[in-house]
Amino acid sequence: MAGAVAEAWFAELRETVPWKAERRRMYDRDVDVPRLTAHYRLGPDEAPPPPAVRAAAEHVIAKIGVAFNGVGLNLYRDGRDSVAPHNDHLYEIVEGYPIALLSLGDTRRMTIRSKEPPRRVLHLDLEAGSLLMMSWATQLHYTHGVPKTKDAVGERISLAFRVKPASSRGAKGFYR
Ligand SMILES: O=C(O)CCC(=O)C(=O)O
Repeated sequence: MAGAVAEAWFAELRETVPWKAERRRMYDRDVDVPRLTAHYRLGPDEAPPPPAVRAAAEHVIAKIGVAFNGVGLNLYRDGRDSVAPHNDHLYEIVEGYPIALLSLGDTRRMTIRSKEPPRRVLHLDLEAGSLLMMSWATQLHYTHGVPKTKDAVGERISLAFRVKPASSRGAKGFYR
């Protein structure tokens, strides 16, 4: 994807998406989710998402050939924002369909780890405009996360495209 397009989508999403600061219950206390988030359903019967979300969805759907019907957005404000190692909840994705992660803004490193021996760790620098596809089965065998960093990094937005079952409307993940 052209760098100028990735930059334009980043700028538009940064400004127009109603970013939410969430709190989640972890064990016996409420903690801040260390990033801002937003979610949209995609599809003809849904309220139209901001134009940049729709344009990004069209791009990803055409590229991968999967009719993604949901997208979760993450805004990492700086190196203190992160997502802890997790796998996507299997009740939130239809079996067999991949998940596609589109990155915009500053590069952040993703760590992918196997859950069982042999232990394998993969570090991926997710650059603006990059598209990372994870298979459904990946969620069974690997975790993925974006750790905090002390490097001077600016803002990053990721769009996680998923094929969601009809019943998962409103369901939320519990990872941080
Ligand atoms: O920001 C990313 O690239 C990862 C996001 C993620 O893991 C998720 O939304 O489940």
